[in-house]
Amino acid sequence: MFYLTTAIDYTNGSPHIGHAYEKVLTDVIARYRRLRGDEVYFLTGVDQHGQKVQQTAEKEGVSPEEFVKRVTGNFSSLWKKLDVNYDGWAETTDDRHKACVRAILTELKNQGQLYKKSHSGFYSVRQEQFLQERDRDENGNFGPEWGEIVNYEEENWYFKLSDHTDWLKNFLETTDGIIVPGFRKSELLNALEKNSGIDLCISRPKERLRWGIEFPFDENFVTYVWFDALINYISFAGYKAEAGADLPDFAKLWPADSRPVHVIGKDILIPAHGVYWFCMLHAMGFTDAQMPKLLVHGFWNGLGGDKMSKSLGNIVDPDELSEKFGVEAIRYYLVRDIVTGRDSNFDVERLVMLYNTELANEFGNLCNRALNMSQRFTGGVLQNTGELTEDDLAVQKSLTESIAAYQAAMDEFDISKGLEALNRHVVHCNQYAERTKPWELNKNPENKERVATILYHFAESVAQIAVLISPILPGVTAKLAEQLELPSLTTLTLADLHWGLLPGGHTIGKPKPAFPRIVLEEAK
Ligand code: ME8
Repeated sequence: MFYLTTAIDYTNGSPHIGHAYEKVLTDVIARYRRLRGDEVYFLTGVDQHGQKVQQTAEKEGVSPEEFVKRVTGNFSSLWKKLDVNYDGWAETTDDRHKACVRAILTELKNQGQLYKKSHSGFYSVRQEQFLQERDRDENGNFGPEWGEIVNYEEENWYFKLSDHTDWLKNFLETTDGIIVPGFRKSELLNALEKNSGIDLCISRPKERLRWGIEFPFDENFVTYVWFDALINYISFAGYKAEAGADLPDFAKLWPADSRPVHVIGKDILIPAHGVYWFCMLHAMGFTDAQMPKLLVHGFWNGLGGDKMSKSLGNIVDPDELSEKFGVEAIRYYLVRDIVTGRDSNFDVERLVMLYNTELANEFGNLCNRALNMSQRFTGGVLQNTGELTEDDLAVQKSLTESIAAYQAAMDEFDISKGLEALNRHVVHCNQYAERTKPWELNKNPENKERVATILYHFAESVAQIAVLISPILPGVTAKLAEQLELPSLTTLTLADLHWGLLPGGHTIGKPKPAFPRIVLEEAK
């Protein structure tokens, strides 16, 4: 069982391309793992509580309930449009989640992990937390990233985070591959040095924040939004669920010896996932072998290469883009033009260029060659009985090598490299077409068997690439399966891929362009 989650998005604004990237990336990984033959459970959802949501709802003059309902709908309908095919959907206002958060709070309190104390200090409204001395910049100020800062004196509930940081440091130092890419682990370990001895404030007084999960043993407080949100990974996996709650079986999804994978952005590793979440799980009794793996992706910068922000007006809207360019082009670009873990600049011209060259020209051309020429030269009937030349054997070798390179890259979550491996085979096939020229050979009826053999190599390559590209472009796989008259292509696993997938004598269907070219000016 492979249990995979994304961060849950704040419902205080519209989804942007960064949200879309994370969901598409995770969807690609989930689909790939299914292709490998794993059983997969993919959870995503929305983070609906907190001061920011309360404030935005107030500004719009609606209740937070009404506001989050509307914004949540914008996220879920976008995922549907982008073919993000999740198994579980997390909403933190769900009663089942609230019950789980409360049960955890009660248990931690009973274990002596929580205490109440008064604290006075600077509070960042934007980040919804008290600031510490370590949060000052080199000039001794709190930088603009904290937004509006107010001075509060408040009594709150605290979680004894400091009881767990020695364990965490040792766990991180001794566990390979727990954070991907590895350089993020060094950043986290550095940050931990600064964090020691600090406990986590996990409540907010109701007099200033109503929009949250009420404490089970102290009705004057709601739960800090991060403490609430992180728990979604276990509450929606069935942790402490009541009988009949219609949630997965937790022991099956998150058994004692398994590491789920949390896909998150680089801005929420420190401290939320890298410190709070590991320590929370440790306090709840999760073992080292059960600690989740964190796959930390980079950021898409907005048009022009600057960080996306409302004030710069460079926010990229995925809904608008998919209307203009189609879902296939967006999904392809989002995982093709970025190295997982690194940042990239969103660039519409590159989106169009990569789609047109790699899909419309190269792969589209190969599909057209396989289907169109087969119709014209052999009536669509495939035949693989001809003698093989060195060129043919080189095509078969190229496919085997591409699949191995694809699998190695995809196993490391490196989707861009996986696609490059597939593209290498497509280019090889197109060069093979240019060399063997079946359209010339076909002019002489004596070459009938030779032509059929070459066309078989095209068709077989298209069929196998259609399967391999399915995690990224599931819609294309379905279309090609239909054109090849082989519906089972959409349900194959990697283990089924061997030369000869298309049986000799099989008749393939008529071609329909799978990748219509994008003309940038028209799209603009
Ligand atoms: O952080 N490029 O929600 P969020 C790539 N609710 N990814 C980006 C991005 C960008 N430009 N901007 C944001 C939250 N992201 C919390 C999470 S999880 C228990 C709670 C990513 O809506 C960001 O890194 O601000 C995060 O992983 C996700 O989008 C949601 O961000």
